[in-house]
Amino acid sequence: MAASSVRIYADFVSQPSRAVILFCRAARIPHEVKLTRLAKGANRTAEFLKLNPLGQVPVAEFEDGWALAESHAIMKYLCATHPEVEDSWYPSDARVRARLDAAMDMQHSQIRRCSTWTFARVMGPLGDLPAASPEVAEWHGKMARRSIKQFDSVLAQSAAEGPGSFLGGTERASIADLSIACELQQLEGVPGGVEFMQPSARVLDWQAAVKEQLQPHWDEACLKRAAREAES
Ligand SMILES: N[C@@H](CCC(=O)N[C@@H](CS)C(=O)NCC(=O)O)C(=O)O
Repeated sequence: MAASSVRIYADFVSQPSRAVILFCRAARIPHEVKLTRLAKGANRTAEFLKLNPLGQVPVAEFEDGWALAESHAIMKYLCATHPEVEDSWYPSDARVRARLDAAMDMQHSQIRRCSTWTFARVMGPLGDLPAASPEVAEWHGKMARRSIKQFDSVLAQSAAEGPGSFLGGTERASIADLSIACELQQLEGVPGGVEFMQPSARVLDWQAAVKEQLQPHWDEACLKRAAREAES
């Protein structure tokens, strides 16, 4: 690994992995990606479990061997250790930052339910989980829809607090916007998933704005690569 670089263990099918990689690319943080295919059990080897005992991606490993798991912790650490990264990615204003921290906590507790639904519908049986019954899948779908409604109200609060259309009322997408946009992107891979977002024009407009700021990385570096790898 080159000096001052970071190695990201990731799988492009994983939304927090995509968020960290997109962040490194958009914020121009020197990095390399170590593909860790979940479907092949690469996250269960003794070597990988030393990096993250949970056996999950993403993990960031630094040149001295120190490793950190959890996408939000990784992005915050990279902001803290790369002063050249634009402040807008994780603003130093205490109240804006607190709003973004709250949004990232909410992503884990609420919006992550969208991925739980995709697991109940399609992704679980592709891995090592049994297929969910239609009733169970429907229940997770209701929770996912509810989380999008909650997110709509968070965006409304953001709009009332600042001049911009991103979380915390900012004018540039931050690591919180990126994390949640990647989570919602997961819905696009499951029939009926995009419909979950349709009741909220605010969520759809916000997601389009986040994607636009992240281009060309959003399409080129992640979506196309994820599609190629899914076929291989
Ligand atoms: N809260 C973690 C979530 C990490 C996570 O759930 N990773 C999944 C892929 S999206 C994983 O590695 N799953 C494999 C497993 O649990 O065995 C983060 O934000 O990084």
